[in-house]
Amino acid sequence: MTTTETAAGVLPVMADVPAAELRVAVLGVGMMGADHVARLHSRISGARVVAVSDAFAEKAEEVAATVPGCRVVPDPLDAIADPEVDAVLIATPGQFHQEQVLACIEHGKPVLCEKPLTLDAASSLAVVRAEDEYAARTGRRLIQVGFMRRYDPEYAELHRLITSGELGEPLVVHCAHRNPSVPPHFTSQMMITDSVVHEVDVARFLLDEEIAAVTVLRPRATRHAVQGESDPLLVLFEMASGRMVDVECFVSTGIAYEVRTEVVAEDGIALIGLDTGLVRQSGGPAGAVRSSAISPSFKERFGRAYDIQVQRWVDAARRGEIDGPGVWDGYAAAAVGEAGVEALRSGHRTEVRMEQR
Ligand code: ISE
Repeated sequence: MTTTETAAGVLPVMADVPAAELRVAVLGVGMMGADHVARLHSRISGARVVAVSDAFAEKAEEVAATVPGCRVVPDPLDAIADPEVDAVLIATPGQFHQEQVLACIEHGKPVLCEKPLTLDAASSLAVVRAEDEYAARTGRRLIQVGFMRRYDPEYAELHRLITSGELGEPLVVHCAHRNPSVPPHFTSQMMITDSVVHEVDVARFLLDEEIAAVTVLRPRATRHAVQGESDPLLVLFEMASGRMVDVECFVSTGIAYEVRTEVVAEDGIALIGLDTGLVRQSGGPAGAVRSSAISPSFKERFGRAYDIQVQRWVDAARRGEIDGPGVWDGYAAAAVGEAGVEALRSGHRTEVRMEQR
């Protein structure tokens, strides 16, 4: 580990990352964390999972046993401080992210942090400030935030098309975010903070500007909605320049996982997310049909995006860089999420309160 001397004393800068392989600790091995361990072990080059940590010891043991040489480190802060860990993937529940990300900065370790960066805008801003201070001292950024859609080949192509100017000026973006079902604890507020948060990042990524205000409407609820909750929701983002993005978020469709984005621009329209794959034709008593399968969940729909995201994070960490959304994007998502929750509660258009970059 390298250190620098500052007024605050001797502080660590980024760990000396070995040219050979990045030794990764995965914190939190629930659904997403376990998926990342499997991905790092079988599909990602240049990295090795050397430690896992989870509040459920049995789960940690079970996942560690899938990777030769992987240890269980019960306390996540010990895993972060471990000199044999070069980088950290955080997939713990959101309430632990702030402490863990700040500890990674303190130890100079690169991080891939699943969303949310932290639970609210004020704590995300504190992380922005801490990483800024680290960057001013070392010239390096450490934290990448897991907004994986930016790595999805379709979103990447749409982004290239918009930035090429071929479509002309984008005016309106229509988004649909549909889940087949959600667990019984999933509230309308979580539809904003857990689901629509991806459209927040997509809107900022595609249009390259901040969201200025949010309005949330509650259409008639499906009878399949979680008891007492509004589902679907219609969410409207007003971008800083006056462009608008609408999102239909419907998390109990009973069908499959669908994420669609359509950009309406001055000189053309572009649509992604049809998820068609193989199209099959068959006959039957009701007549001939043309059909194709739809991804059952986000793990399949965005599987490739997750792989590309983690590979690019590993490659960048080995170069001492990040390659994707960072702390500012995490902070913006938290600030828009707060405005969205307020708009849901009040039924009124709510302005996003954010610091200037
Ligand atoms: C989940 O947490 C995700 O991040 C998925 O991408 C999203 O589609 C889903 O609605 C969320 O619950």
